Amino acid sequence: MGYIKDQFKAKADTQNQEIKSILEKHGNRILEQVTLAQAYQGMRGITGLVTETSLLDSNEGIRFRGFSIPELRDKLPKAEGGKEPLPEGLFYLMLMGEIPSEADVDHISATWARRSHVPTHVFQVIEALPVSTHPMTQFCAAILALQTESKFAKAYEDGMSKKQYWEFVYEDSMTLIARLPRVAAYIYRRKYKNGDHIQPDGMLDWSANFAHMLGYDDFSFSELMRLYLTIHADHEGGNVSAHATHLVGSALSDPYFSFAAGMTGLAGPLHGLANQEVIRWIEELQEKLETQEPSKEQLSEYILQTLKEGKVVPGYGHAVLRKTDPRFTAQMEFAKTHCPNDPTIKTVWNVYEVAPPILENTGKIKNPWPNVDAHSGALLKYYGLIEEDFYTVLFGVSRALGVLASLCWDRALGLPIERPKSITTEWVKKFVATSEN
Ligand code: CMX
Repeated sequence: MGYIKDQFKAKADTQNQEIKSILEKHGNRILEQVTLAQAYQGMRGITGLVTETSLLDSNEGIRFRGFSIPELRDKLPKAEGGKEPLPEGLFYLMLMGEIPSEADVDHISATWARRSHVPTHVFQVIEALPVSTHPMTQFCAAILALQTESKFAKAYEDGMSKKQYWEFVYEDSMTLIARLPRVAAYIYRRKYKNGDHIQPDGMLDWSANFAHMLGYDDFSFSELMRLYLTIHADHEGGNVSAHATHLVGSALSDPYFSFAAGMTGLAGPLHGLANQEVIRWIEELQEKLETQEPSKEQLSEYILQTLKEGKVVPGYGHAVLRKTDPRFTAQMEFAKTHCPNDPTIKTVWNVYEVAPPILENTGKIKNPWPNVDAHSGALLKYYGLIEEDFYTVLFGVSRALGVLASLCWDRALGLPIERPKSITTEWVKKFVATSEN
């Protein structure tokens, strides 16, 4: 057992005791009432889930184990000469609840490098799909193909005890995270670079190796990857990808099955696919307005037109957040340092100035501010990663860190199969009639 795994088990045992005693004393306390409207409206605002890795404040944005994104950028270990956090450090923080040392991060980097070998049949599964297949479809198929490696599934079949679940989920999670960059880069090079694949470099950190396999060896792009893979990792437990992974994992489906479920959810345009939609929308407006840098007046008119056509302005709004997403701000800060004069990035900033008041004026949108997806595409385009239908795969590689760290906690805490109650409209009609009487 690696020392991080040992320490995780010790922490989980302590936490289990704490939860037991909290539930003994307070288990019957009511968190909040649930309204009929909430049952019909996506369960918005219903607290019914425990996720240890991060917590979202609607005004402040996400905090990972209590640390905001600016704090992570300051406190997490960095690559030599770098300024951005290493995602290995964020994974450690989400798993252990503490800021890691450089040695902890090196240990995780080395573990992931050692486990990164992807079996040949996974590439064969990818190759069996037409090259035109959307990268997210190829990614999800590859994750399921990796499932043949599940130690959890094997141990379950061999009759492991409940007490061992967490251990095999941990092992599978570490291996799956280690292999995802290779799989994602393979899909990228297959689809867009004529299958001219680049072998991994085991001496690099997780993000730099991913950048290298995509075809980038400049330090600045590796820095972008480190930031990108950190900020997209987790957004508490109720978002579609996190919730789907957790839900499927609660049936004791192994981490490969569970993560595949999360990724099919991330592929939805109202969730992860929004990052590809944003850049398409920006490029379309640049083309229609025949300028790379439209004026704010032109942008305002274009936004109004988008709304008039009954479409959403992609990259704006959020189910929980009510302010500018700090993940947007982190990318904006990165761009101010690395590429402040790029016309598409300047257009993203100009949209940020004009879109919120227009959206607010519609009177219905609860959050007129940009979310994480509003900025990422413009940065990737700047570095030449122009194939926007690949962007959700990048998001997915990052999201693995949060949802799999959470899955380790789910099994270590022995959380049961998830099974909320549902009702029918017939039931509601009777309920309303009875309560009126
Ligand atoms: N542009 C136009 N209208 C919008 C809007 C936007 N960006 N965001 C919300 N609205 C509209 C909704 O469509 C809804 O209209 P109807 O009442 O006519 O159906 C109304 O405003 C109220 O919606 P809301 O309660 O503010 O938002 P929801 O919680 O229902 O939805 C979200 C949240 C993210 C799906 C929505 O804001 C949206 O579609 N945004 C654009 C897509 C996007 O950027 N998604 C990425 C989110 C981040 C992520 O999960 O990865």
